[in-house]
Amino acid sequence: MKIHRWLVLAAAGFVPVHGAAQELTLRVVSAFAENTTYVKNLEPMMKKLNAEGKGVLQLNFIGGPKAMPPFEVGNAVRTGVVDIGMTTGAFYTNIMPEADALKLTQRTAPELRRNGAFDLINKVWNEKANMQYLARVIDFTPFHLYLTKKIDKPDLTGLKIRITPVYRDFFQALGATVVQTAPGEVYTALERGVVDGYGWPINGIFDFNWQEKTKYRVDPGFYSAEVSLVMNLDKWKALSQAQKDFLMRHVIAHEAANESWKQVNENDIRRQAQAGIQTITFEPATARQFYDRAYEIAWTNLIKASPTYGPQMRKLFSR
Ligand code: 173
Repeated sequence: MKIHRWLVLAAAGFVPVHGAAQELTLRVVSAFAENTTYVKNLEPMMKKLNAEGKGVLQLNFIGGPKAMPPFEVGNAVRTGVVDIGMTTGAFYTNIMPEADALKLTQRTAPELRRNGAFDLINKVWNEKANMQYLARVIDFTPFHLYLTKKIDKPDLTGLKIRITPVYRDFFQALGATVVQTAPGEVYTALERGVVDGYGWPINGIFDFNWQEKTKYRVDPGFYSAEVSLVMNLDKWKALSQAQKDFLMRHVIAHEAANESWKQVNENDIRRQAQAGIQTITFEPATARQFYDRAYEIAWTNLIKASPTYGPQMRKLFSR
């Protein structure tokens, strides 16, 4: 009778191993709001994982900024208040300067897995942030400067610009006065004239209705918007090998679908034009300088802040 039961289970694909881990539920928070493109993009992956993960692993999505302020998500993952965060390095530079370097990648996530960059990221994230870096969920997406006032050269003197650490050094170098806010405060800052513009990726401004207050987008874009899944390291270590493999299979498949952002971005560029947002396009030589300066400033400051890892990151992230 006992043997019979074993055979049935084995045939169904469930091989009960002595001491096998129980189903585990991981709590997930997002630094981006529930109704945004970024969370909507994550939902099908979580759904699929939960459908296939019965008895193994489940993800419980707690929410976005209503559940936790965006700049707190990194620390919450580090300390284990939550298990997984969907956030961006710029939101947890309080933990380590290297966090913000993920915007400087000029290679795709699959390339970075192959060339050792993800091993380096995980070494740093483990060591300094008590985090396991799981996967990058946004790629192929430059940041831009959006304005309510016209400029005709890359000079932001006299302008107040909403920033996060992503843009701070670059916009300051261009002469701007900078004001850091979470995404949820940008609309009001624009409305009240507290800022004359903001940094943001090429996609997503419609999630917040910023098109209502935006007159210009400066081209070219620069850097590569990064949003990733990071996990508390102790929790990661507590997973069984099967749970780790299962989780990584799902998040890597999701990461491998990042090319879909190209279509999202094309649509948003069209929508921005339809909403009346004009582009300020620098002539090629100026555009080149603008773009190169963004990277030069960021790498110089990172290497200053992180003399050991900065140069290694630069080598593996750059083209
Ligand atoms: O502008 C921001 O809030 C920011 O830093 C960011 C980073 C990645 C994706 C979207 C926004």
